[in-house]
Amino acid sequence: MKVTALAGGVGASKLLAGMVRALPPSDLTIIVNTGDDIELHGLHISPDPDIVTYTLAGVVNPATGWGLEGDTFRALEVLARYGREAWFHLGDRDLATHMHRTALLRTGATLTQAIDAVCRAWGLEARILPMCDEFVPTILETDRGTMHFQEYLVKHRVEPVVKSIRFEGAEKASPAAGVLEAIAEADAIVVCPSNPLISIGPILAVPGIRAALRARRNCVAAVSPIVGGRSLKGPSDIMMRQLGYDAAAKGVARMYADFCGRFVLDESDAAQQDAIERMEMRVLVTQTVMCAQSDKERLAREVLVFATSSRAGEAGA
Ligand code: FO1
Repeated sequence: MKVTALAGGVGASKLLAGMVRALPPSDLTIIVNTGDDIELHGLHISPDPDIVTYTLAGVVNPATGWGLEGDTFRALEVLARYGREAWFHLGDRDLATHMHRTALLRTGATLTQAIDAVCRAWGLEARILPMCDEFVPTILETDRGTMHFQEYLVKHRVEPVVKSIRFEGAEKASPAAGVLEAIAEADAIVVCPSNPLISIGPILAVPGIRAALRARRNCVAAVSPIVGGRSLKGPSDIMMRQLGYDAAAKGVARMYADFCGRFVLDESDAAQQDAIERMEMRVLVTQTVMCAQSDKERLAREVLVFATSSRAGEAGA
Protein backbone atom coordinates (compact mmCIF):
# COMPACT_ATOMS: atom_id res chain seq x y z
CA MET A 1 0.00 0.00 0.00
CA LYS A 2 1.43 3.39 -1.01
CA VAL A 3 0.72 6.17 1.48
CA THR A 4 1.33 9.88 1.07
CA ALA A 5 1.22 12.21 4.07
CA LEU A 6 1.00 15.99 4.24
CA ALA A 7 2.95 17.21 7.24
CA GLY A 8 4.14 20.14 9.29
CA GLY A 9 6.62 19.63 12.13
CA VAL A 10 6.22 18.34 15.68
CA GLY A 11 2.49 17.41 15.64
CA ALA A 12 2.83 15.51 12.36
CA SER A 13 6.00 13.71 13.42
CA LYS A 14 4.22 11.81 16.17
CA LEU A 15 1.77 10.25 13.73
CA LEU A 16 4.54 9.66 11.18
CA ALA A 17 6.57 7.82 13.82
CA GLY A 18 3.58 5.46 14.09
CA MET A 19 3.18 5.23 10.30
CA VAL A 20 6.70 3.88 9.77
CA ARG A 21 5.82 1.01 12.12
CA ALA A 22 2.40 0.42 10.59
CA LEU A 23 3.70 -0.02 7.02
CA PRO A 24 7.04 -0.57 5.28
CA PRO A 25 8.69 2.90 5.48
CA SER A 26 9.65 2.72 1.81
CA ASP A 27 5.90 2.82 1.00
CA LEU A 28 5.56 6.21 2.70
CA THR A 29 6.06 9.59 1.00
CA ILE A 30 5.85 12.68 3.19
CA ILE A 31 5.16 16.07 1.60
CA VAL A 32 6.46 18.58 4.11
CA ASN A 33 5.76 22.26 4.69
CA THR A 34 8.70 24.53 3.94
CA GLY A 35 6.91 27.81 4.68
CA ASP A 36 8.69 27.75 8.06
CA ASP A 37 12.07 27.89 6.30
CA ILE A 38 14.21 30.87 7.22
CA GLU A 39 17.70 32.12 6.46
CA LEU A 40 19.77 32.83 9.56
CA HIS A 41 23.54 33.41 9.85
CA GLY A 42 23.84 32.75 6.12
CA LEU A 43 22.30 29.29 6.52
CA HIS A 44 19.11 27.85 5.03
CA ILE A 45 17.13 26.49 8.00
CA SER A 46 14.35 24.05 7.08
CA PRO A 47 12.66 23.20 10.40
CA ASP A 48 9.81 20.92 9.36
CA PRO A 49 11.80 18.59 7.06
CA ASP A 50 14.47 18.38 9.80
CA ILE A 51 11.93 17.67 12.54
CA VAL A 52 10.41 14.83 10.49
CA THR A 53 13.86 13.47 9.55
CA TYR A 54 15.23 13.55 13.10
CA THR A 55 12.03 12.01 14.49
CA LEU A 56 11.96 9.12 12.02
CA ALA A 57 15.70 8.57 12.56
CA GLY A 58 15.04 8.36 16.31
CA VAL A 59 17.47 11.20 17.11
CA VAL A 60 15.09 14.09 17.81
CA ASN A 61 15.23 15.89 21.15
CA PRO A 62 12.23 14.27 22.90
CA ALA A 63 11.75 17.22 25.26
CA THR A 64 11.16 19.79 22.47
CA GLY A 65 10.24 17.68 19.44
CA TRP A 66 12.81 19.65 17.36
CA GLY A 67 16.61 19.65 17.23
CA LEU A 68 18.90 16.75 18.06
CA GLU A 69 18.80 14.88 21.35
CA GLY A 70 21.67 15.86 23.66
CA ASP A 71 22.76 18.78 21.47
CA THR A 72 24.70 21.72 22.94
CA PHE A 73 24.51 25.41 22.02
CA ARG A 74 28.13 26.61 22.24
CA ALA A 75 28.29 27.97 18.67
CA LEU A 76 25.17 30.04 19.39
CA GLU A 77 26.92 31.58 22.42
CA VAL A 78 29.74 32.76 20.17
CA LEU A 79 27.29 34.03 17.54
CA ALA A 80 25.62 36.08 20.30
CA ARG A 81 29.05 37.45 21.32
CA TYR A 82 29.43 38.67 17.74
CA GLY A 83 26.17 40.55 18.17
CA ARG A 84 24.15 38.17 16.05
CA GLU A 85 20.54 37.44 16.98
CA ALA A 86 20.42 34.22 18.96
CA TRP A 87 16.67 33.84 19.59
CA PHE A 88 16.44 30.81 17.29
CA HIS A 89 18.17 28.01 19.14
CA LEU A 90 20.40 26.23 16.65
CA GLY A 91 22.25 23.37 18.31
CA ASP A 92 25.90 22.66 17.56
CA ARG A 93 25.24 19.34 15.84
CA ASP A 94 22.04 20.61 14.23
CA LEU A 95 24.15 23.39 12.64
CA ALA A 96 25.94 20.71 10.61
CA THR A 97 22.62 19.85 8.91
CA HIS A 98 22.01 23.51 8.01
CA MET A 99 25.60 23.91 6.76
CA HIS A 100 25.34 20.78 4.62
CA ARG A 101 21.95 21.80 3.15
CA THR A 102 23.14 25.35 2.45
CA ALA A 103 26.35 24.11 0.79
CA LEU A 104 24.35 21.77 -1.43
CA LEU A 105 21.95 24.56 -2.40
CA ARG A 106 24.87 26.91 -3.18
CA THR A 107 26.39 24.35 -5.53
CA GLY A 108 23.16 24.03 -7.51
CA ALA A 109 21.21 21.29 -5.75
CA THR A 110 17.46 21.75 -5.45
CA LEU A 111 15.84 21.78 -1.99
CA THR A 112 14.37 18.35 -2.88
CA GLN A 113 17.88 16.99 -3.49
CA ALA A 114 19.29 18.65 -0.36
CA ILE A 115 16.53 17.21 1.84
CA ASP A 116 16.96 13.79 0.25
CA ALA A 117 20.72 13.89 0.96
CA VAL A 118 20.05 14.63 4.65
CA CYS A 119 17.41 11.86 4.86
CA ARG A 120 19.70 9.29 3.27
CA ALA A 121 22.56 10.21 5.60
CA TRP A 122 20.25 9.44 8.54
CA GLY A 123 19.27 6.12 6.96
CA LEU A 124 15.60 6.93 6.34
CA GLU A 125 13.63 4.69 4.02
CA ALA A 126 10.55 6.91 3.89
CA ARG A 127 10.73 9.61 1.21
CA ILE A 128 10.54 13.23 2.38
CA LEU A 129 9.66 15.81 -0.26
CA PRO A 130 9.44 19.56 0.26
CA MET A 131 6.17 21.05 -1.03
CA CYS A 132 8.23 23.04 -3.58
CA ASP A 133 11.86 23.95 -4.28
CA GLU A 134 11.27 27.71 -4.16
CA PHE A 135 11.71 29.74 -0.96
CA VAL A 136 8.11 30.53 0.09
CA PRO A 137 8.31 32.01 3.60
CA THR A 138 5.21 32.34 5.76
CA ILE A 139 4.83 36.02 6.58
CA LEU A 140 2.36 37.33 9.14
CA GLU A 141 0.78 40.76 9.42
CA THR A 142 0.33 41.39 13.14
CA ASP A 143 -0.47 44.22 15.53
CA ARG A 144 3.30 44.47 16.04
CA GLY A 145 4.10 44.68 12.36
CA THR A 146 5.09 42.31 9.57
CA MET A 147 7.15 39.30 10.59
CA HIS A 148 8.32 35.84 9.55
CA PHE A 149 6.41 32.99 11.20
CA GLN A 150 9.51 31.94 13.21
CA GLU A 151 9.80 35.46 14.63
CA TYR A 152 6.15 35.28 15.69
CA LEU A 153 6.50 31.78 17.18
CA VAL A 154 9.96 31.81 18.73
CA LYS A 155 11.13 35.42 19.12
CA HIS A 156 7.77 36.93 20.15
CA ARG A 157 6.32 33.74 21.72
CA VAL A 158 2.95 33.96 19.93
CA GLU A 159 2.15 37.29 21.64
CA PRO A 160 1.37 39.45 18.55
CA VAL A 161 -2.21 39.39 17.30
CA VAL A 162 -2.27 37.90 13.80
CA LYS A 163 -4.21 39.90 11.22
CA SER A 164 -3.33 37.98 8.05
CA ILE A 165 -1.02 35.31 6.67
CA ARG A 166 0.70 35.11 3.30
CA PHE A 167 3.05 32.59 1.72
CA GLU A 168 5.41 34.88 -0.12
CA GLY A 169 5.94 33.81 -3.72
CA ALA A 170 3.71 30.74 -3.47
CA GLU A 171 1.72 31.74 -6.55
CA LYS A 172 4.90 31.46 -8.66
CA ALA A 173 6.08 28.20 -7.09
CA SER A 174 5.61 24.69 -8.51
CA PRO A 175 5.13 21.42 -6.66
CA ALA A 176 8.51 19.74 -6.06
CA ALA A 177 9.40 16.80 -8.30
CA GLY A 178 7.38 13.78 -7.25
CA VAL A 179 4.71 15.65 -5.25
CA LEU A 180 1.84 15.44 -7.74
CA GLU A 181 2.71 11.83 -8.60
CA ALA A 182 2.76 10.91 -4.89
CA ILE A 183 -0.75 12.34 -4.55
CA ALA A 184 -2.07 10.75 -7.76
CA GLU A 185 -0.64 7.29 -7.08
CA ALA A 186 -1.23 6.87 -3.34
CA ASP A 187 -3.72 4.33 -1.99
CA ALA A 188 -4.23 6.63 0.99
CA ILE A 189 -3.41 10.28 1.60
CA VAL A 190 -3.15 11.38 5.22
CA VAL A 191 -3.26 15.00 6.35
CA CYS A 192 -1.32 14.90 9.62
CA PRO A 193 -2.52 16.71 12.78
CA SER A 194 -0.69 19.92 11.87
CA ASN A 195 -1.66 23.59 11.97
CA PRO A 196 -4.15 24.05 9.09
CA LEU A 197 -3.16 27.69 8.61
CA ILE A 198 0.64 27.66 8.65
CA SER A 199 1.64 24.00 8.19
CA ILE A 200 -0.91 22.53 5.78
CA GLY A 201 -1.92 25.97 4.39
CA PRO A 202 1.44 26.61 2.66
CA ILE A 203 1.38 23.16 1.02
CA LEU A 204 -2.13 23.84 -0.32
CA ALA A 205 -1.02 27.26 -1.59
CA VAL A 206 1.46 25.77 -4.07
CA PRO A 207 -0.42 25.84 -7.39
CA GLY A 208 -1.68 22.41 -8.42
CA ILE A 209 -1.50 20.63 -5.05
CA ARG A 210 -5.02 21.40 -3.83
CA ALA A 211 -6.50 20.44 -7.21
CA ALA A 212 -4.53 17.16 -7.18
CA LEU A 213 -5.93 16.38 -3.72
CA ARG A 214 -9.49 17.24 -4.82
CA ALA A 215 -9.17 14.62 -7.54
CA ARG A 216 -8.42 12.04 -4.81
CA ARG A 217 -10.94 13.34 -2.22
CA ASN A 218 -12.28 9.93 -1.21
CA CYS A 219 -8.73 8.74 -0.38
CA VAL A 220 -7.81 11.79 1.71
CA ALA A 221 -8.14 11.44 5.50
CA ALA A 222 -7.26 14.30 7.85
CA VAL A 223 -6.51 13.92 11.55
CA SER A 224 -7.76 16.86 13.60
CA PRO A 225 -4.99 18.96 15.18
CA ILE A 226 -7.61 20.53 17.47
CA VAL A 227 -8.99 18.51 20.37
CA GLY A 228 -11.53 19.98 22.77
CA GLY A 229 -11.11 23.42 21.16
CA ARG A 230 -7.35 23.49 21.80
CA SER A 231 -4.41 22.68 19.55
CA LEU A 232 -2.47 19.55 20.41
CA LYS A 233 0.74 21.44 19.60
CA GLY A 234 1.55 25.05 18.73
CA PRO A 235 -0.67 28.07 18.19
CA SER A 236 -3.32 26.69 15.76
CA ASP A 237 -6.24 27.50 18.06
CA ILE A 238 -5.04 31.04 18.85
CA MET A 239 -4.35 31.86 15.21
CA MET A 240 -7.66 30.38 14.04
CA ARG A 241 -9.62 32.47 16.56
CA GLN A 242 -7.75 35.67 15.70
CA LEU A 243 -8.41 35.14 11.98
CA GLY A 244 -12.13 34.41 12.47
CA TYR A 245 -12.11 30.65 11.97
CA ASP A 246 -14.04 28.24 14.19
CA ALA A 247 -11.23 26.95 16.47
CA ALA A 248 -12.70 23.47 16.71
CA ALA A 249 -12.21 20.18 14.90
CA LYS A 250 -15.25 21.01 12.75
CA GLY A 251 -13.63 24.34 11.84
CA VAL A 252 -10.60 22.44 10.51
CA ALA A 253 -12.91 20.02 8.68
CA ARG A 254 -14.60 22.99 6.98
CA MET A 255 -11.20 24.31 5.80
CA TYR A 256 -10.44 20.90 4.24
CA ALA A 257 -13.92 19.89 3.02
CA ASP A 258 -13.28 20.50 -0.69
CA PHE A 259 -10.35 18.04 -0.92
CA CYS A 260 -10.76 15.74 2.08
CA GLY A 261 -13.41 13.00 2.21
CA ARG A 262 -12.57 11.53 5.60
CA PHE A 263 -11.93 13.12 8.97
CA VAL A 264 -10.53 11.65 12.18
CA LEU A 265 -12.07 13.16 15.29
CA ASP A 266 -11.05 12.72 18.91
CA GLU A 267 -13.50 10.93 21.23
CA SER A 268 -13.84 14.09 23.30
CA ASP A 269 -15.21 15.88 20.21
CA ALA A 270 -17.67 13.12 19.24
CA ALA A 271 -20.54 15.63 19.41
CA GLN A 272 -19.13 17.30 16.26
CA GLN A 273 -19.49 14.13 14.17
CA ASP A 274 -22.88 15.09 12.67
CA ALA A 275 -21.74 18.58 11.69
CA ILE A 276 -18.70 17.12 9.90
CA GLU A 277 -20.75 14.42 8.18
CA ARG A 278 -23.00 17.19 6.84
CA MET A 279 -19.87 18.41 4.97
CA GLU A 280 -19.99 15.07 3.11
CA MET A 281 -17.08 13.62 5.02
CA ARG A 282 -16.91 10.20 6.61
CA VAL A 283 -15.86 10.44 10.25
CA LEU A 284 -13.77 8.15 12.45
CA VAL A 285 -14.07 8.85 16.17
CA THR A 286 -11.12 7.56 18.15
CA GLN A 287 -8.41 8.54 20.63
CA THR A 288 -6.15 10.95 18.73
CA VAL A 289 -3.92 12.22 21.54
CA MET A 290 -0.58 10.43 21.16
CA CYS A 291 1.64 10.05 24.20
CA ALA A 292 3.32 6.63 24.12
CA GLN A 293 4.82 5.01 20.99
CA SER A 294 1.96 2.49 21.17
CA ASP A 295 -0.58 5.37 20.76
CA LYS A 296 1.22 6.56 17.61
CA GLU A 297 1.26 3.14 16.02
CA ARG A 298 -2.35 2.36 16.96
CA LEU A 299 -3.60 5.68 15.56
CA ALA A 300 -1.53 5.25 12.38
CA ARG A 301 -3.04 1.79 11.80
CA GLU A 302 -6.58 3.03 12.47
CA VAL A 303 -6.13 5.98 10.11
CA LEU A 304 -4.78 3.76 7.32
CA VAL A 305 -7.66 1.28 7.64
CA PHE A 306 -10.14 4.18 7.71
CA ALA A 307 -8.55 5.92 4.71
CA THR A 308 -8.70 2.78 2.57
CA SER A 309 -12.07 1.39 3.65
CA SER A 310 -14.93 1.70 1.18
CA ARG A 311 -18.69 1.60 1.59
CA ALA A 312 -20.68 -0.76 -0.56
CA GLY A 313 -21.11 0.74 -4.02
CA GLU A 314 -18.61 3.53 -3.39
CA ALA A 315 -16.13 4.38 -6.14
CA GLY A 316 -12.49 4.14 -5.08
CA ALA A 317 -11.66 7.62 -6.51
N1 FO1 B 1 11.21 26.19 18.20
C1 FO1 B 1 11.22 26.98 19.25
O1 FO1 B 1 10.18 27.15 19.90
N2 FO1 B 1 12.37 27.63 19.66
C2 FO1 B 1 13.53 27.48 19.00
O2 FO1 B 1 14.53 28.11 19.38
C3 FO1 B 1 13.57 26.60 17.88
C4 FO1 B 1 14.74 26.33 17.19
C5 FO1 B 1 14.73 25.38 16.14
C6 FO1 B 1 15.91 25.04 15.49
C7 FO1 B 1 15.90 24.13 14.46
C8 FO1 B 1 14.69 23.54 14.08
O3 FO1 B 1 14.68 22.65 13.08
C9 FO1 B 1 13.51 23.86 14.71
C10 FO1 B 1 13.51 24.78 15.76
N3 FO1 B 1 12.34 25.11 16.43
C11 FO1 B 1 12.36 25.96 17.50
C12 FO1 B 1 11.07 24.53 16.01
C13 FO1 B 1 10.38 25.37 14.94
O4 FO1 B 1 10.45 26.71 15.15
C14 FO1 B 1 8.89 25.06 14.86
O5 FO1 B 1 8.46 24.13 15.77
C15 FO1 B 1 8.50 24.59 13.54
O6 FO1 B 1 8.90 25.44 12.53
C16 FO1 B 1 6.98 24.40 13.50
O7 FO1 B 1 6.69 23.27 12.80
